[in-house]
Amino acid sequence: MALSSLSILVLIATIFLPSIAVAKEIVVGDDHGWTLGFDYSSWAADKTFRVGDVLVFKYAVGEHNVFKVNGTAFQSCTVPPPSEALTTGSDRIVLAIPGRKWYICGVGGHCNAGQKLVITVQPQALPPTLPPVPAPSPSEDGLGFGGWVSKKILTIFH
Ligand SMILES: [Cu+2]
Repeated sequence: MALSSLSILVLIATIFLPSIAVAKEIVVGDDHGWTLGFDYSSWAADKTFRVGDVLVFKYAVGEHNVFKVNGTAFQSCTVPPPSEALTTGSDRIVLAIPGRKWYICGVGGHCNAGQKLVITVQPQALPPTLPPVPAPSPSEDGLGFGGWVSKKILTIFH
């Protein structure tokens, strides 16, 4: 038996998985990474963050770091103790709980200079349950729009 049930499963998964909302990896600042002189509020404005997604902060080690803070510390740029810093230069944070999340850089005056990110994490998306988009319904005479137009033209020039 060449086609094992495993290959059938893989086939089914290949067909159906892309349509299910999967957790994604989001590089903060995209190609800019985690840096100074970048507007993270504009960057985050058009993005959706969901439970299960992973935030990745990319920067040169030693130049920046990442602290997860609360809203108050975010506003005032109050840097927590150094022991709480993420410093790998490629820090991955799994978004586990819905709600507002705040991140700042604790190096020098970077937070005050704008190196801070606030996002709102949405609950995990449910698999899509919407029915497929119905085909356009034909007009009452069954000719469809094109048929209707040619019929009208015929009527005009008749
Ligand atoms: Cu920094």
